[in-house]
Amino acid sequence: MQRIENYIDGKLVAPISEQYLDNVEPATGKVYSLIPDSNAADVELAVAAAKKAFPAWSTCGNMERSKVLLRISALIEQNLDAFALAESIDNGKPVKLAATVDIPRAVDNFHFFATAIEHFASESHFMEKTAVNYTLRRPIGVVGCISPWNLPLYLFSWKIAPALAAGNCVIAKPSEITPMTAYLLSKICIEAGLPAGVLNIVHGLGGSAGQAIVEHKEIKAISFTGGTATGKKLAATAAPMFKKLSLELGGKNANIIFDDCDLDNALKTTLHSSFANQGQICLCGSRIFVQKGIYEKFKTAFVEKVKSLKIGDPSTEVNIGAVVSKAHQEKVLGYIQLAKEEGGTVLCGGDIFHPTDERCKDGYFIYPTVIENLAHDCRTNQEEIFGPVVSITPFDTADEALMMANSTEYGLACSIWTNDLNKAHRCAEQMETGIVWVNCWLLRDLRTPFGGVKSSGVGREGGWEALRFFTEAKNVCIKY
Ligand code: TXE
Repeated sequence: MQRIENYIDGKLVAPISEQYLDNVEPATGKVYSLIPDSNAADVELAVAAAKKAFPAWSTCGNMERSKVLLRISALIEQNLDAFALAESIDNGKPVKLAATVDIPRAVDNFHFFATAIEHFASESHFMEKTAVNYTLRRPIGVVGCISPWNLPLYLFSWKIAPALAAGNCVIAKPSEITPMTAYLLSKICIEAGLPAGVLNIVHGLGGSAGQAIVEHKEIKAISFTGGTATGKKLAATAAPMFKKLSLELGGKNANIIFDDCDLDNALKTTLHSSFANQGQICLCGSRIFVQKGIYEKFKTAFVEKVKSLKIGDPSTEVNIGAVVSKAHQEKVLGYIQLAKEEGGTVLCGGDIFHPTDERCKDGYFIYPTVIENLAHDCRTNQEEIFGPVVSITPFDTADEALMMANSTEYGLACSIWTNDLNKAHRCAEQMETGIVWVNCWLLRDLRTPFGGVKSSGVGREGGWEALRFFTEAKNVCIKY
């Protein structure tokens, strides 16, 4: 059976404990590889390697760093099909989605930050006849990047690329549920000539390997994407150590669909924003609010479209693959049960999908599910389900829609559908979220700030925000 190894000091190495965890293919329910069960001792080795590499990496110049990161980007692109297949097997997502979204985005992340660093500049502040101040931005040192299982290489590279471009050395941990493409990335880094110790990838469980990264006193900043409960725990550990923290956490995003929208477009995109990646994207819209004038028409057409989605073996041409794990499947089914207890009517789906083919008969599938008749403040409409489950609710006025949309503890993203520009502006301003899409969803320009408010996180990623996070600003004041 294939063994994944840690990537420490430029080499692929076994965990010190020589203990491994099972890695399961969600579409089959079978163990197909082994993951290092790393602990604090492995993190210690990684930190020592990173500290040794830091002086040269942080001072070799933006151009030099940029060249290596561009090589990494190009090599991922050359191996796109192999990466996409690996991501699909590891996560359960349709291979087509991995080949058109996840892996191209990882290619772009390295390319984007490799070039961004060459244009990164800081401010200067001139005091009339007195002094000039300039802001000196330097890399922080050794930083930690911890990422989740839903968009494995996509989110892993979204953190690592800016951290490296800015001149830091990195200790990174992918999710133990989806470690494979991070392992493939370590091989690419060796091939690309990334100097030893600049990037160290330590695999293992959150409570041991992840916690050891957060607790390590030499790791000065942590960039984390994952669940809100884990984010809280991380912040509690890191805050007394005064670490820099960027937290991208959960979401319970709303789609607000007004009578005057382009209905076909709204339907098509809402289908995508509800069920892409089996609904396991922090940006997925899980609460659909539709204005009364088009509610019945929208609902009927939407449910029809959902029923026509093809579900099954993610290595074939399907719209919906497997959810990531047995435990996650049970969690999502638990929420469907809760929705029924809360008075919801299941319009379609609502159950396990049992594939008939031999390969996937023990995989973790759930029919895409639409639920109606739920109060906006019930648990199903307040808690993050993170699966192929959405609720649909009618509204009268923009104020009512905004009240319901803003009623959760989360504040990551939302989609507003209207052809009235004034209404779009007003709603965009009043939404308590870090991201607002109008007449679209998941349209991403990597220069824009990305992140949430309320329990959806702290800080912003993307563009200059990421490069600022991964550098320390020092003001230098020079008197005339
Ligand atoms: O994520 P975790 P889980 C949500 C979603 C999901 C729930 C739990 O609702 O059902 O979170 O998912 C590492 N110190 N999202 O349990 O635990 C862990 O190893 C340091 C939303 O899989 O947050 C992994 O690498 N690290 C989300 C990463 O944190 C720790 C995406 C994320 O795992 C740690 C995923 C610790 N103490 C889940 N404990 C999004 N916003 O995109 C865990 N980890």
